[in-house]
Amino acid sequence: MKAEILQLLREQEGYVSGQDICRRLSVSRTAVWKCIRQLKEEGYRIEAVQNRGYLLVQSPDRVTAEEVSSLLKTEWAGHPVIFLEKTDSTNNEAKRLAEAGAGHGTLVIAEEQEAGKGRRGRGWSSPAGTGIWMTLLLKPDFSPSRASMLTLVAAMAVERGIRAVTGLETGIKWPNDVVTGGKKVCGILTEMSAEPDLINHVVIGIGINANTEEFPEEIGGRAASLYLETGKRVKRGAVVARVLEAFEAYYRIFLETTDLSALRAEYETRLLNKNETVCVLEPGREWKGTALGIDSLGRLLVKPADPSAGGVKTVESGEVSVRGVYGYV
Ligand code: BTX
Repeated sequence: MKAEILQLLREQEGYVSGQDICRRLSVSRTAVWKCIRQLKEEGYRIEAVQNRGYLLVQSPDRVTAEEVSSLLKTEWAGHPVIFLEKTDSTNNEAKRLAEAGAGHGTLVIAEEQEAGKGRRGRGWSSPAGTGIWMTLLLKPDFSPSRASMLTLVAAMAVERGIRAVTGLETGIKWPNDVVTGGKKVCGILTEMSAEPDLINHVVIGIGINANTEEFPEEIGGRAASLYLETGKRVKRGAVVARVLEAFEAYYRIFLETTDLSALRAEYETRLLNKNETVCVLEPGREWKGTALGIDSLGRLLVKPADPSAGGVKTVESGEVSVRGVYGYV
């Protein structure tokens, strides 16, 4: 109910009367009053004026279920929101919940991850209070071979969500890093549980450095935050909401063909590697070429620099890393 009250207060300009809230939510005045008191304790500044009602003056920068739910305008993404102060990894938690029956669209979000995961066993620095550490659970009915493309869909959603809230233009380093000023502001880790021809569930883990002021030394040179880039603090809940809305919109388009044919052109407008020289790191082999774009399955198209290597190659995201020749992008 706290989320619904917050939503009502946000939707309306000016004061909302207690009576109005009671009527719209079919609850008692005492119940409303209790919720308002709890919200105040959680850091919301709500003015109460006799005969006029309640006015939301300020919200704290929190990513609680109430805060995120009250900002969301989605049909299924983020319904419900499961908030944890601390967990090992929101991907792990989402997988546990999926096994226990949680449904498509469940969002797990934590203030802090004690064992945040990057790809291929790498770690993801996830301190409390500054970042967005969240995982969206999907239970799709398409073939498991299509799931890796969801990472690219998620990268597009993050780019759009960040732009909507902060105005910051970010780019995508194929397949899934969202980058600003040559540094990573977001990483995405998609994991799947599947049978040979059936997906049990997919979890899409998204880590966004939002209000981070400084990074551990070992990643500092390569990591950016929205705050460090714009000089302004963001309300993380707003970023979460806009990213999920964008994900839902892009996912709908993805489902029409279960590939990226309709999203490819837009993805490429954000693709920082496009027309750049990249170094493809395959297990046991390294080669250079020019990245031309992606194909409709989300694979990177690379024209080898060595003319004897033949024509354009398709590079799959699972097997290789791509590095810029002069730096990380
Ligand atoms: P990745 O393997 O592409 O990137 C991991 C690498 O990025 C690390 O080895 C380190 O060099 C660097 N790094 C670590 N922490 C950060 C950070 N906060 N900002 C920038 N660079 C960093 C990318 O993997 C996938 C990351 C997904 C994270 C989300 S958070 C929610 C969900 N839960 C979970 O455990 N992981 C995902």
